[in-house]
Amino acid sequence: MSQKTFHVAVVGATGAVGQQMLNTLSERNFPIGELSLLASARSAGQTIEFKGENITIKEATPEAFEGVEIALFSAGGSISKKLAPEAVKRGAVVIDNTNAFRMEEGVPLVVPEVNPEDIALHKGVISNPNCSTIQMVVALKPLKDRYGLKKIIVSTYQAVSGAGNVAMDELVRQTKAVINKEEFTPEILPVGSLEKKHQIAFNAIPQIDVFQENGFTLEEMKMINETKKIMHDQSLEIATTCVRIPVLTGHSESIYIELEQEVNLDEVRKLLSEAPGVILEDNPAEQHYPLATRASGRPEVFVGRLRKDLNNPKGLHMWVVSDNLLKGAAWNSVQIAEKFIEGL
Ligand code: NAP
Ligand code: 3JN
Repeated sequence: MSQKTFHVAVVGATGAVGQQMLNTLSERNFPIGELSLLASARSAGQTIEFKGENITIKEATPEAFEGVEIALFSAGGSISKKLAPEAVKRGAVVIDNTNAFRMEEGVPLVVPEVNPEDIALHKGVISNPNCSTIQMVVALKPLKDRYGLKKIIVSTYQAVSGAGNVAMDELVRQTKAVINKEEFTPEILPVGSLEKKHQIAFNAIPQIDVFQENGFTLEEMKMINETKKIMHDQSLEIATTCVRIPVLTGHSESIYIELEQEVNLDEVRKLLSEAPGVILEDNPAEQHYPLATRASGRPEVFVGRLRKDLNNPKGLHMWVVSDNLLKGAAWNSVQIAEKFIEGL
C-alpha cells in the first residue's frame, strides 16, 4: 500500500531555522507530496534545493496556503499572528516555532519526549517551545516522573544562532575585527527593539531579548512560563538567567533542581541513560561531559556533570547541552509533525 503524503509548507524557509527544517524533513524522509517554500517578498523567485529538486520560493501570503496540510512556521511572531490563522482557515495544521501562540489557552505547547498527548488537543495550531525550554524539560522529565520536581534554578549559555543568521554573521565579523585590531560597531545583539547593542565576540551578554517590569528578560520569562505549561505544573518554582555567549550553535545550561525526595545519583544516571532523546555524558574521570561543539548537528539533548547538592539531599546539579536549531527548533517541530500524522 502506498504511504499517504502531505502538502507541507515551510514558512521562513530561507532562515536559520527554516534551513534546518528542510534538512530535517529530508533526513527524516518525511512523507511530502508537495512542498511550498515561503519567505518574504525579498526572497520570492529564488530557489532552494530539496532532495535534488530546485523549488522556487514564494512570498508568504494567505493564498499561498491553499491546499497546504501541514505548515511549519519560523518567520517570527508577527508573521505567525498574521498568517497562521489564514493557513488554519484553509485546512492546514500549523506547527509554530514562534512565541505568538505558546501561552494561549487551547494551543498545545509540545515537546514530544515530555507531553506528546497534548498534540491531540490542538484546534489548528500546535506551538513549539523556546529552544532553551525544550532542552531543559527533556532532561528533567525522567527525574520529575521518578522523584517529583519542586524547584529549578537555571543559567543558560546561548549560542548566537538563536538570534538568526544575522547574529551568526555578526559574531564572525566581530571576531575577525577584534583579531585584526579593526574598529567595529556592534549592530545586532541583544535582539529586540533596543537602542543599545553590545560586543558579542570574546564577551558574555546577560540579556536575551527585552527586559520585563519584574527585571527578568523576555527569554527568561519564556522559559519560566513555558516550562510550567509543558509540565502542567503552575506551582513549579523556577528562576532563570539567560546569557548570550560567542558560540555559533549549541545552547548550554547549568541547572540546579530540587526534587520532592532525596535523589540517588546512580539511579539518576540510569534514568537519564534510558530517557528518550537524552544522551548521558557523565564521566569526569575521563573529562567526558556535554560540549556544544559535540552536540552541534545532533538531535539529542546531552546531560552530564551530575552532582548531588552539598547541602540539600534533594538537590541536584547538571549541565545540559543541545543544538538549539535542531532539538530547540527544527527537529522538535518535525517530531511534532511526525507524531501528529501518526495519530491521524
Ligand atoms: P532568520 O535567520 O532571521 O530568518 C527569518 C526568516 O523569516 C527568513 O526566512 C525570512 O525570509 C522570513 N521572513 C522575514 N520577514 C518575513 C515576511 N514579512 N514574510 C515572510 N517571511 C519573512 O531567523 P531564524 O533564526 O530562522 O528565526 C526565525 C523565527 O523562528 C524567529 O523569529 C522565531 O520566532 C523562531 N525561532 C524559534 C526558536 C525557538 O526557540 N524555538 C529559535 C529561533 C527562532 P527572507 O529571507 O525572505 O527575509
Ligand atoms: O535567542 C535564542 O537563543 C532563542 C530565540 C528565540 C526567538 C527569537 C526571536 C523571536 C524566539 C522564540 O522562539 O522564542 C522568538 C519568538 O518570540 O518567536
